[in-house]
Amino acid sequence: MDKLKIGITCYPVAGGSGIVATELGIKLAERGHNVHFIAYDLPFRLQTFRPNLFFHEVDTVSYQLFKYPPYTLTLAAKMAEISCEYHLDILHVHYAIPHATAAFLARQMTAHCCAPRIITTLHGTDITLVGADKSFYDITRFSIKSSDGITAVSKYLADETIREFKIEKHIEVIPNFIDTERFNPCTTCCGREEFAEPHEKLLCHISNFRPVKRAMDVIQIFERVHKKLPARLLLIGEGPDTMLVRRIVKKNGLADKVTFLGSKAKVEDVLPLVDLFLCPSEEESFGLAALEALGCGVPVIGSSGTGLVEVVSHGVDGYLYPVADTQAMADAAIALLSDDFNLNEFKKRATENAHEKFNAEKVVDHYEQYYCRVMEEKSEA
Ligand code: GMT
Repeated sequence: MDKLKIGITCYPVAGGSGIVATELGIKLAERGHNVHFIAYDLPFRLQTFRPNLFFHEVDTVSYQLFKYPPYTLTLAAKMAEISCEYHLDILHVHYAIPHATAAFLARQMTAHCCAPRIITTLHGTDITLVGADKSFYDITRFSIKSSDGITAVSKYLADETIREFKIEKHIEVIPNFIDTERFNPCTTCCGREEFAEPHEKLLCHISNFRPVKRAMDVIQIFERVHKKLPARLLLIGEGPDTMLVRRIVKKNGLADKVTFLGSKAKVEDVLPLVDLFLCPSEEESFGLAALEALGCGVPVIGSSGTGLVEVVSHGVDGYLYPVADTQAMADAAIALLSDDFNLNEFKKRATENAHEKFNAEKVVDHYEQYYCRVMEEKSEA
């Protein structure tokens, strides 16, 4: 295919949408496309120099008159400037609010030169939590509808978007992905002895510790497991519930069994050491952290009725139960961790399934094909 000039906007922090956008940008640049990240900070996983990859920082302007810096406007202005300067073909925005709105403004502003095509990738909370808030509803719907292409990271999320926002345009489902060279059971740079004794099982949870992740359920599940068999828990990530979790861990006498690792950019260094990943979220449009765990050979126990059903196969490489059913999740964890033969089978199938269904090459091919389709529609218009 022809090489494209693509602008990518995302939240540069340690969240799933920013990680997917960054990993996609890296892969596209490796394939020879010119990729321009436009964001208020260098994305979390984009710390090294790479050919064909550029970063353009969006300033946040403060002025006495402004109670809040008008970030959406500075972002739109930067998108327009970079689009004209580099003749971008596509502005690919991750997370609808406010990125799709800023892209809409940028396209209007650049109508005289390049007017890039806008592709909006929906990630989850932009639809299920934030976007459906009354004050955001109309502008989110307008911005999604105004995009030239819309993708969602799961069928679950595409269906939710259609139901919630009555979108008639086609939404292309393009799942999240992993680099199988990095997310596999064999590559780790640390030793298991750093986190657990040989006879102990190692459980893990990775998230931004927002209430939607139900980190307290993780502790409840772990406590039940720990009563039945020797085990330790690794917690990776930081967020509003971290303090509460620390307090409960101490109060329940688990402090020497739970390790808080904080935010880590390279979770793949640790995941291969883990026996079981816990993801009991209230809502999960996909569950990138769960996929990264599976890729590293770690079975997942999580919540059914969410996008996790498209990632984890119940009874094959993990178990899914209704949100808040910590008893069922703990029982399944105890049974799995008590049977080494079965645990190893789950581990093997976790890697096989994750690598087969969600490998980066296959998913990035899908994005490229979708870009071509959206570009063809432009030339026909
Ligand atoms: O999970 C979060 O709170 C972060 C959020 C984000 O936008 O960064 O994650 C969402 O996007 C991820 C990447 O597509 C998905 O894997 C997560 O499931 C989704 N989170 C939720 O739906 C709660």
